Amino acid sequence: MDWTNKAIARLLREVAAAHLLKGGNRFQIVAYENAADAIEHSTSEVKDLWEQKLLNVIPGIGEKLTEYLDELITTGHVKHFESVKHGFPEEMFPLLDIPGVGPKTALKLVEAGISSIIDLERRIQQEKLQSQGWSNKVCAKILRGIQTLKRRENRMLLSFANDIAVGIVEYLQKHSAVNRVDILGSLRRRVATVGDIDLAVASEKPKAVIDYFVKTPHSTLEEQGEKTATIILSNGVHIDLMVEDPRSYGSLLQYLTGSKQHNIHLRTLAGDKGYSISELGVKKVKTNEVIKCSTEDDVYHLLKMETPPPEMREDTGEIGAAQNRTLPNLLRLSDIKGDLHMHTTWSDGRESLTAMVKACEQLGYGYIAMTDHAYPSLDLHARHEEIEKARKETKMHILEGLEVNITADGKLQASNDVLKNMDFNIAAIHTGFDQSRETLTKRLLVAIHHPSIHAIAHPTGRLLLERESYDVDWETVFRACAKTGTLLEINAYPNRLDLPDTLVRQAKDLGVLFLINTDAHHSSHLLHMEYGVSVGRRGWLEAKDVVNTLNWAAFCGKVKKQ
Ligand code: DGT
Ligand code: CA
Ligand code: CA
Repeated sequence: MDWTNKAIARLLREVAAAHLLKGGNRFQIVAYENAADAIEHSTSEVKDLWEQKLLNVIPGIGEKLTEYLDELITTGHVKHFESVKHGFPEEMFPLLDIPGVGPKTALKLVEAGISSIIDLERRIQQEKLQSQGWSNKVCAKILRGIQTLKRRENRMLLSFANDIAVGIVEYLQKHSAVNRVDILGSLRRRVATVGDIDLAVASEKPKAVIDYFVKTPHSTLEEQGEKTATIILSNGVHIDLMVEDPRSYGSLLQYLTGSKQHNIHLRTLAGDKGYSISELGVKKVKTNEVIKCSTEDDVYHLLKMETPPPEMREDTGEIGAAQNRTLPNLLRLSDIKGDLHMHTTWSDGRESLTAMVKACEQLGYGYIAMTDHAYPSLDLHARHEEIEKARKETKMHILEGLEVNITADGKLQASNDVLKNMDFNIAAIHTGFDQSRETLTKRLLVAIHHPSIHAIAHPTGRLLLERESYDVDWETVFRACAKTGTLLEINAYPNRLDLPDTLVRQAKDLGVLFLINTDAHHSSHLLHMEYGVSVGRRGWLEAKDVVNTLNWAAFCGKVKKQ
């Protein structure tokens, strides 16, 4: 068994479930669940931390759990866990993945002969479980849970979800009973991939709004209540809508923005202050008085904290920062003054250099870099002539540059002389993704230490929903970037969003400076910049961390000297 973080988290949840069924100590059960959450969300592998004797850096991993994890990694099992789980059928544990199915239901289902989630779904659809005495209501709830689970595994790109949501928002805004519409959930937090789209409407007439929403063109109805509904678009995308009175709308905004982890932490904190918070308002527990919050700020003010930007709400320290009033002043799209990674018809771009320059001018940029691939076929001389001509016709500074491949044997695919003649070069890995961590790290270091390489493009090589990142020793890479002044790119292309947000935060802590670029192959791609900025915001970046927020002179001062 390969003890990945996911596998360890799963095991801890199983132990928590078994404890619960045995009527175990509540605090102990919560401790296991919290540890499972922390491990699942940890950006470092538990196995690596274990090797370095650093398990205690994960919140919620105390002395006892450290001992158990030690036993698990060295022997492959934990005697204590096995004794806790003893007597419970193995088949019940996977059923716990279904939202809404707890340990007691899972056990009862297995006792009713269910062997897997697929089996469960089939037996409900064929009404077999119902004929065994399970109520229709419970069966419907389980089916919905299974749907949610499938949806969770079936995610879409942020930009795709955003385009769809904007269309539905426009449709909703046409109705007279709609005061205001908001996009919430993971889409508001700008997570790289989105499960389903969550919308909220402020209105005094929820019924009219719901009736209108379920008639959204090209959709079928999944579920309808008084103030809520779910529809499925013909492309399979699920849309949840909640309607609330304007006087309590702030509470709904706060709740439905999430993340779940953020909300759970906030609720614990509210409890300590004698409040109970829900999507309907903040209740004083002693008197049962409900304080209605019309804005999200009202909710956070009651809890004596600033409002964290949605992108930060992942329970990774933002709540403490909001309490201490030390939230960073996150970077904004309007801070961006240039785009330093784009392609033209001189390599694999779809538009001419002149067209790309014009489009960048329209965005109001002060400087850009033309970074066509350093293909052997690229006519550098002719491209240079065209760049010189374009420079005469614009006030924008145009950097002449290349995107250079770092080959599988760790060389740069352009000569030192060629690179030296350019103003700005970015290097990237495009082949040999499955090499060892050591080899891949070395390849990146070759580029980072090269005097004519100014930035590393799409550093992890991941393609969202398609290809995982390759295996690299990031700490070594980040330290080398900080030392040499090599910039790390946040690539804004919607299926990259690379460097990923969690690594952005680590890199920033090690003193790395960033660039946010679109990697545009067409002028329309230049507009993806907003998604790159979202990644930066999720990585807690301020404008000063990103060099293409600087004016031209300051930018030049931050770029590595050849
Ligand atoms: P997604 O759709 O998988 O990309 O992620 P979200 O964050 O949009 O999650 P979703 O659609 O299941 O729920 C929307 C929001 O509702 C979520 O961000 C926070 C809130 N929420 C959902 N489930 C829970 C829960 O069990 N507890 C709390 N406190 N909040 C929840
Ligand atoms: Ca969602
Ligand atoms: Ca949802």
